[in-house]
Amino acid sequence: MSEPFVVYGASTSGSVPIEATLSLLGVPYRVEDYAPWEGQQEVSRLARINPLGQVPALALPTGEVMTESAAILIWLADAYPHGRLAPVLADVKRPEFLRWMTFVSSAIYALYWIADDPSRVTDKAEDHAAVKTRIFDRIAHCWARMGEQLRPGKYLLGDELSVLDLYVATASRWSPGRRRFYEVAPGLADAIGRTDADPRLTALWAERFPFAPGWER
Ligand SMILES: N[C@@H](CCC(=O)N[C@@H](CS)C(=O)NCC(=O)O)C(=O)O
Repeated sequence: MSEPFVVYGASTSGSVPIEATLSLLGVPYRVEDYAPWEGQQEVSRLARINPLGQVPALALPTGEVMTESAAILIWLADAYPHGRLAPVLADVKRPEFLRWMTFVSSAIYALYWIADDPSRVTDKAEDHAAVKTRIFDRIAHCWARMGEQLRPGKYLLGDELSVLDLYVATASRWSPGRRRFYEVAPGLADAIGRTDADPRLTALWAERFPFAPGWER
């Protein structure tokens, strides 16, 4: 492994938990920012990295490029076990870890493809606000189901911080926002608040997803 990791991402995006993971692991990396939501020029620029035109992506030191936030987070945690950022394969918590990592990715994160631009599914501009509202209700519903079924300790999977905490700490700040997340999944609030407040991540959050006034919405 000679070249450092390269994160293709954007502030406030799904690259932030990956940057947080690399930072906690103490692994050298650099970030190249792309903002595909800004238009075709950015999507085309990104296409050489991810033909789907999305961030995050991660170039590994081998040159291989990974996409898909959950896969990247799981792989990083597994590749650097000294960081203890995921239950190992033989751990009884491993199935639960995989379940919720995939749930955040597929049941929640995937919906932003529509929420960010409802014209992708309907040309009727007058319907766009309702589409967003329904999607945000669905996301709140998913957080609620997760909240009912997880039994956190200090962190979501017990007493050790995992990449699931970093993933949820980021995704729960997207619409409908953290305030609603706390309302629907109150049992997850302490673990995620602890993740927000981790002193090892203060600089990372400040730079990449600042807790600006009103951030909870
Ligand atoms: N399934 C992907 C979703 C990635 C995703 O939706 N990324 C957003 C930014 S947070 C994006 O690139 N949006 C632009 C688009 O989808 O056109 C993952 O988990 O990494």
